[in-house]
Amino acid sequence: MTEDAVLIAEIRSRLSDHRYRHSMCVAECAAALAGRYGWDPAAAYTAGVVHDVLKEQDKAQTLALFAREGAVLTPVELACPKLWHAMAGELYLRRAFDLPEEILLAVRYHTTGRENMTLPEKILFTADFISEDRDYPGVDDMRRRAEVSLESAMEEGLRFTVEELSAKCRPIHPDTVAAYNQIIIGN
Ligand code: DGI
Ligand code: FE
Ligand code: FE
Repeated sequence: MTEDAVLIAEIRSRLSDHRYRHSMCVAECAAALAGRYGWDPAAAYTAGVVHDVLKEQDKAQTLALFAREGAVLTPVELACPKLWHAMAGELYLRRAFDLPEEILLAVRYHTTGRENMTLPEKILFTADFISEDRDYPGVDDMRRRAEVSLESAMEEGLRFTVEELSAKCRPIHPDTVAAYNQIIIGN
């Protein structure tokens, strides 16, 4: 298992001050949620550190990574560059470091969510919305919801994402839709 110090040095070298700070805040928040909801806080912290590792990599390099890894993107994925850092992040981290599968998958699904999310996936997804650095209208409501249940916060987060994307005529990834539908149906 790769040590946090190595992973922190990795993101420090790849991310702007702003994004680095965001990642460290997500790490702290994920560890706190893990303590509350029953995942290993140390693993949650690590997941937060690395979740946006390729967020600032340029598009050409990210597409080259997909090609190298044999990852074939769907038309929707090709049309949504904001999703690439999560997909590519997983592939990159899997190759470069020794990290448990549950962390790699939490990174993979941190932007879209998906159907049947694991506890680690729910924790990272939620921490990314409510970390200390986040400051958007409604963030306090999201933080309160996360104290009630991860599902309550995720429902609001997914509802907000679907609303925003459709208002901007952006494609919605099937995993986002699946996560939204499952949480709305409530099972
Ligand atoms: O990387 P962060 O900024 O910390 O947060 P994130 O990984 O959740 O990325 C948020 C962005 O991803 C936001 O601009 C909305 C976008 N996004 C999330 N789900 C979808 C999506 N964009 C498209 N086109 N389709 C989706 O399903
Ligand atoms: Fe992200
Ligand atoms: Fe993030």
